[in-house]
Amino acid sequence: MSSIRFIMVGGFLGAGKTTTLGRLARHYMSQGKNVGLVTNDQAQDLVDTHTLRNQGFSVEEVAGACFCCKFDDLLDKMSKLETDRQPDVILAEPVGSCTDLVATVIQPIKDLYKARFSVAPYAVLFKPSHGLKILRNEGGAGFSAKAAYIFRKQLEEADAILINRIDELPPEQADELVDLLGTNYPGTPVLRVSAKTGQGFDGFEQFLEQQGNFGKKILDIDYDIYAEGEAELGWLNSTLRLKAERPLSLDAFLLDVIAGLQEAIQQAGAEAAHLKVIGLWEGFFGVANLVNNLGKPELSMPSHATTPEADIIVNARVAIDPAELSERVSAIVSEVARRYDAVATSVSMQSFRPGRPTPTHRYAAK
Ligand SMILES: Nc1nc2c(ncn2[C@@H]2O[C@H](COP(=O)(O)OP(=O)(O)OP(=O)(O)O)[C@@H](O)[C@H]2O)c(=O)[nH]1
Ligand SMILES: [Mg+2]
Repeated sequence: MSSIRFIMVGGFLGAGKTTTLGRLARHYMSQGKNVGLVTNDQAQDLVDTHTLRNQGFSVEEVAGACFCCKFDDLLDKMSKLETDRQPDVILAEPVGSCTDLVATVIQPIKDLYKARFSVAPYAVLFKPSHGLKILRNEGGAGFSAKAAYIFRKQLEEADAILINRIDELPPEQADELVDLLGTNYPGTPVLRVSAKTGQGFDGFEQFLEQQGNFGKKILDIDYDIYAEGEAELGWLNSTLRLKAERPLSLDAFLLDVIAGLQEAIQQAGAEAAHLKVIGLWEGFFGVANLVNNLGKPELSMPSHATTPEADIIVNARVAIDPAELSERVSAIVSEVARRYDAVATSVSMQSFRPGRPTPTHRYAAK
């Protein structure tokens, strides 16, 4: 039996993991390979799972905690994909506030399941909007020193660092980043990519083909700082049903929700790590995002739908008290709905601070 290639791609919240995995899935499928994906979140109702399923991919999700703390669930979901799809490749997206994944996910798979899975080199996407400030040690990076600690640890365990969003990054900033990453993480290859346009993906895909001495950078990490950094983020997943008197533009509605949330978060003096909202109706789906306070709300997947009804899922990761986050999200969605002569009824809402990570396995040596 030939083994399944297991490719996990890390990176901070909003770095571009889901966009990257969608692009990789299309690449492997175009080569005639079967592909399965596994998404992951601290809560239920993941925008990412819907986003990837609606692109036609086979997706399983591990919800409720990160892969490292739900390692057996991850293996169950991979086994389900194995049975249902006989995949040649499994692509996995960890939670963007998670680190220490080499010791807690890659090493255990390599050790315990070596006959079933061949683990690809571990690449981590670099998010320029927050990362440049963090690497320059600038104050006002938007996050506390503890959240920046997680950001840096994610890069430290990478076999390769992918500077994402190269399509919009001024070349001098990209050069500065290559220098900063070279100084901070000597010996780690740095690639310039755009998950949006596909720029640099040939090199990335070749990198993923490599066999050998990868997935071995076990971190020296302080779990107290890691847990406190993660807990500074308010986490919210909520599902609503939207009903309007007249058909409305789903895409305009989604963008207005993101713009309203951006304003509310700025007013609260908080920092958004990633806001995402998906609208779903009868085979149509649209996604809008914001990955930092000063960014522009973006329609990453337009639905082009005009509809009087839709299911709306909001996922927000913001450095703010989760109770305040849920109040603000409810208020904004209701207010935007009113502007469209619509009513948004809450179906489910979870908001909390992520708990301390307690990995199922942790390999302290390679
Ligand atoms: N311009 C540009 N935008 C990108 C690129 N990659 C991703 N994005 C956008 O960045 C936003 C976040 O991308 P995602 O792929 O959802 O990021 P993620 O890392 O999966 O986010 P989380 O799952 O929340 O951690 C979306 O609006 C994407 O369209 C890129 O290369 N260039
Ligand atoms: Mg994602």
